[in-house]
Amino acid sequence: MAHSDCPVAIIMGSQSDWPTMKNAADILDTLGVGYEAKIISAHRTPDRMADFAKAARADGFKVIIAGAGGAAHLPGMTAAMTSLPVLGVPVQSRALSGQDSLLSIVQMPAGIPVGTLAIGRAGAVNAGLMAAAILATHDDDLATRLDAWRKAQSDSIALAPVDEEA
Ligand code: RP5
Repeated sequence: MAHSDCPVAIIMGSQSDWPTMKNAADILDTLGVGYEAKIISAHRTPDRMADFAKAARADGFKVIIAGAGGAAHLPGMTAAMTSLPVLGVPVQSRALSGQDSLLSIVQMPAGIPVGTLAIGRAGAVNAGLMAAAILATHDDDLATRLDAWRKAQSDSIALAPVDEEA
């Protein structure tokens, strides 16, 4: 059960997805956005997925970040059962380097959208940032924190490149 200070659900198909999906959790921690993280597999725990997705809005979630790898049906099937925004993170698979995950998540039929991010860490970080941006449309304090984070990122980028250690 979510509550008002925990607007984001981070769901993932397996424990093995957590090293990737933790990057979304970390950015939400940095921005002061509450979340719950859960293992929910479209294939291994379909009833858990349906129960979560159907109750997600009533439970108080505002945005769902869903990460999965391989035949990555979790984001799309979750989106089929809730009209909350679902952000999909393709986890980098061993067999096909996440190309399978990406295509499984991004190629949704018209009518059921999943906002699909990049494969792996970049996608998880950006899913966290995108979730914060969505919530910031109705939260000025969060918008200020998000803008400050982006400015700090810009300020951290050196103008001139340097030689790196081999
Ligand atoms: C997917 O299968 C999960 O999202 C994970 O990325 C992939 C492999 O799962 P494990 O076999 O590592 O549990 O459902």
